[in-house]
Amino acid sequence: MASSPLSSHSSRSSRSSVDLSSEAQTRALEPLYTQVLNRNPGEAEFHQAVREVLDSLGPVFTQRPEFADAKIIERICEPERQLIFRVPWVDDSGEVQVNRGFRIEFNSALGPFKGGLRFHPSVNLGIVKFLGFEQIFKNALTGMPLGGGKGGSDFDPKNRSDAEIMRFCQSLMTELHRHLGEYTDVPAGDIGVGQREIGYLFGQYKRITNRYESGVLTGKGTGWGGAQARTEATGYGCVLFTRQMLQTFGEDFEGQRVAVSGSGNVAVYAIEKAQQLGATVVTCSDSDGFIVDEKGIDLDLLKQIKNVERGRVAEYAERRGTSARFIAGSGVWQVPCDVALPCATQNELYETDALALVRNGVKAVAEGANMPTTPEGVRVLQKAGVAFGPGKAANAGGVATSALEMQQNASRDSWSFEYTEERLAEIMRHIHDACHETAERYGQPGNYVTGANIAGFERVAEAMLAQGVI
Ligand code: NDP
Ligand code: 2IT
Repeated sequence: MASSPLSSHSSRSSRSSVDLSSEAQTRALEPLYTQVLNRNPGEAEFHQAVREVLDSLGPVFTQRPEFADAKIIERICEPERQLIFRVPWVDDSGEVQVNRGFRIEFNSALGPFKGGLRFHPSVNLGIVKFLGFEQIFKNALTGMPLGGGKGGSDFDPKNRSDAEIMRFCQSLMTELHRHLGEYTDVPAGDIGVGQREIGYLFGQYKRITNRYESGVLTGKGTGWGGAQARTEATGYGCVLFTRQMLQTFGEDFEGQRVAVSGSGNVAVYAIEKAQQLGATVVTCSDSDGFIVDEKGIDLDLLKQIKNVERGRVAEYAERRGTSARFIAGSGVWQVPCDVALPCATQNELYETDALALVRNGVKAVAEGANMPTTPEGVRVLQKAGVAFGPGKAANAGGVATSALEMQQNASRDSWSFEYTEERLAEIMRHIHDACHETAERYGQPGNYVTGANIAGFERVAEAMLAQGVI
C-alpha cells in the first residue's frame, strides 16, 4: 500500500503524521503537487489554484492526521468526472460553427455539483478545472448543501445575435442535459452567461426532459423560478464581505474611494452596493480599457450602456461629460483608492499593480472575480498589511444565493428582495467570521487566504471521511 505523501512513513500510522510540524506537512504536500502537474499538463490556472490551497493546508494535517491517511486532498485534486463535448450550431449566415463544451463535476461530498457556466473564447480545460476546484471550497464556506463544479465553452458571445446565442445554448444543452438534475448537477451563470442564456438553456432542458425542474439551473428570471437578488448577489456579497473586513479595524465604506475592475454582472452590483454604503466608486473597466470618473460613477448610465445596450465602457466616458475619461489598455490599479475590488477575470491584478495599490495607500482588496490576483500580487498585499479577501470567500454570495434559489424552488416558494438580501448579508457575515476565526485558530490572524482554504477544506474533508473511499 503506497503511503500518502502527507503521512511521514506509513499511512497506517496516524501518529506518523501527527509528529510532523506544519512546515514539514506543507513540504510533504510537494509530491502531490508534482503529481497534479504531471497528470494535468499545460493547465496553468489549475496548477495555480491547487498550489494556493496546498500552501495553506499544512497546519490542518498536523491536527487532523486522519485526513492525510484517508488521502482526502489527493482525492479532492482529482475531479469526480470530466465532460468534454462538441457543440455544433448554425450561425445567422447559415455557416456551421463548432465549439467545445466542458463540465467538470469536481466534488459532490456536500451536495449536487454546483457552479457556473462560462462562455468566453479563452475557456479551456485548465480554466474550467481551476474554477471548479475553487468552487469546491467556496461552496463549502457558504455552509449550504452544495458540491463543486464548473463548465462552459470557448464560444465567443460578442457580436452574436440573440438568435445565434439561443441556437448555441440549445445545442450545448442538448448534450449537457443528460448529466444535469436538481440532485445531480446544477449550473448557473459566469462570464458571458446571464439571465438571457440561462433562459435559453432552461427552455431546452425542459423540452428534452419534459420536466419543469426549476432547481436544475439557477440565475433564472424572477418571473419563472429565479430568486430575487440573485443578479445582485455576487457584487453585493463582495462589498458586504469587504465591509466586515473593514470593520475589524474600525472602518466602513462611508467616504471611501473605491476602484472596481470589470463592468459585467459582478462589477455593476459591487459598484451599486458600495455606493449605497456611502463610497465613491471612481473606476470600472472592460478588456478594451478603463474609465476614471472623479465625481463617482453614474450607475444609471453604466447600466444603460452595459446591461441594456451591451456596449463598452469607452461609451460611458463619451456620454458622461467632463468628469470621466477613458484610458485604453490595462492600468486600472494605478488609480489611487482606499478599497480595490477586482471583478473582471483571473490574473488581472499583478505584482506591479499590487505595489501601486500599496504605494497609493489601499486598505482592503477583495476579489469579486475568481483568482484575479496573481500569487505574487497576494504576497505584496499581505506583506504590506492590506486586508485581502480571496475570491472563494469574497464572491461566495452569488452561489450562496443560488442555493437560496434552489431552496425556494424545492418548496415552490418565492421570497422578497429584502428578505433574500438579509439572508445574503447573514451568510457573508458568517463566511467572514469563519475565515477570520479559522486563521486565528491556526496561528495566522488576519490571513483570510489561509482561513478560507482551511475552513472550506475542513467541511469537505469531514464529509468525505464520513462517506468512505469513493
Ligand atoms: P460578465 O460576463 O458579466 O462580465 C465580465 C467582465 O469582465 C466584463 O467587463 C469583461 O469585459 C471583463 N473581462 C472578461 N474577461 C476579460 C479578460 N480576459 N480581460 C479583461 N477583462 C475581461 O461576468 P461576471 O461579472 O459574471 O464575472 C466576472 C468575474 O466574477 C469572473 O471571474 C467570474 O468567474 C466571477 N464570478 C461571477 C459570479 C456570478 O454570479 N456571475 C459569481 C462569483 C464569481 P469584456 O466585455 O471586454 O470581455
Ligand atoms: O463563480 C461562481 O461562484 C459563479 N459563477 C456562481 C455559481 C453559481 O452556481 O451560482
